[in-house]
Amino acid sequence: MKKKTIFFLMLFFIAFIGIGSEADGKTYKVVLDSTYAPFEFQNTDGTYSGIDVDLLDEISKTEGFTIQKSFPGFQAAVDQVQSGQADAIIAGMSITDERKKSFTFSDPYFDSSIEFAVKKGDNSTKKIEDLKGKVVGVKNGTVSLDFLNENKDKYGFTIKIFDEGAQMYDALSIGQVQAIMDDGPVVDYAVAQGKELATPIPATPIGHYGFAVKKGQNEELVKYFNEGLRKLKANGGYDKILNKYIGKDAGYKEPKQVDESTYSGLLQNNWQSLLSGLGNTLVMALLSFAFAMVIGIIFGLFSVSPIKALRILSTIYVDVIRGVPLMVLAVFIFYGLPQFLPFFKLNDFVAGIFALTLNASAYIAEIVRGGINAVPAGQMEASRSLGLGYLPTMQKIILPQAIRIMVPSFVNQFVISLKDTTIISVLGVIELLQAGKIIVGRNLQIFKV
Ligand code: ASN
Repeated sequence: MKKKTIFFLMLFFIAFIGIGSEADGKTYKVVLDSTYAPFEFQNTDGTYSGIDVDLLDEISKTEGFTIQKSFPGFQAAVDQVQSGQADAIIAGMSITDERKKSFTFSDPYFDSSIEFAVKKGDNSTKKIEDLKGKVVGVKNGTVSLDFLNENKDKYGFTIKIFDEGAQMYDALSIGQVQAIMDDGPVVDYAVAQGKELATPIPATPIGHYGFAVKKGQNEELVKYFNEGLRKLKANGGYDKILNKYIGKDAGYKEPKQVDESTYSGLLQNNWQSLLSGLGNTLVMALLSFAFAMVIGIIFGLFSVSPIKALRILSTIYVDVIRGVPLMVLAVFIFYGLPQFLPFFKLNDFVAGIFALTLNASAYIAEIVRGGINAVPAGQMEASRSLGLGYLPTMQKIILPQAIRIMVPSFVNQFVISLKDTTIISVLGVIELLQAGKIIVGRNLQIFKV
């Protein structure tokens, strides 16, 4: 009966991986930046708006394909396309010669620039030379970062790199960095929305934005995009989208029903996002823990088995998995493995569960080993000398005592697994931490969130 249960759980686990790796037919997965207004940003009701979002929606409608959008942040989006986790990227992404080596870009859809911003009221920076000795924040993987790297020695500033725009703007607002560099339209939009920023240094033009796919893959999507863009430009739809966010009389204001600077306002506006983040956190923790129990118990029993090969196998498993930091394991499974084993393409959520499962299983194996070893050896010897076999002794004498010893450690491990789900936010899964970060990206209420 127990064997059967384990067998079915394993089957379920394998099926679960299968679901994650299934190609979804004519639906394309498109990745975007996370907090990057006016190109993509989350509204207070949890929906996303922005120029990229609207363009994509309109074009997919006219060209008749379906899209599944996800908003992992710029560098994560680039990585997802390059590792085959996503089919295309639209993220206010500049078309550069360097990027053309690994991406196929659409026709340009927007002209952009890069620009420094400082905190409003900071009068110490008027020109780029004034950045000497200061720290400038920038987002990883961006054209702004390239610009800063080329100029840091000349102007004597240091660079602090952020994964996400929201963190970078937070850092500026609390004075961790004295300036930031981001795309001109993004900074200007933030100023127009009333953020406490100033732009004393003139912007530098950087050319055009494009929609992109990994070179040699999903190339048809670029054609669809170009065709849709052409139609949108011809029928005025393109201008309408731009005007909605950045036109002279655009004044697109995020629908802000409630003041988010109080706890009640914050909860009222965000309880759905937070609840859905909490849901993801709990599902990841519970599922991964259930799978980890199965695998961990198997390896734990191996580690006390009389068969040497099983003991060695268990030692290797535990040492290898325990030796790899969970974040590295998660990134490796999600981004690394598909490059090596193309069929092993898990979605972020499943990859997260997989990483959590492996990690927790190694610790559970050790808990099981410790629990069994804590039962005095005399018990086994007495039982065997009374003529009971190894397995019945384990089942009837050793395990009932060992399990009692293990229970507190299992509870402990579950608490650890629950908290470790935060690490999975690096894959772009919107669990509780990521949900909070997105809210902060909008309202800057870091302490309260
Ligand atoms: N504009 C940036 C770049 O092209 C991308 C971004 O920040 N979303 O490098």
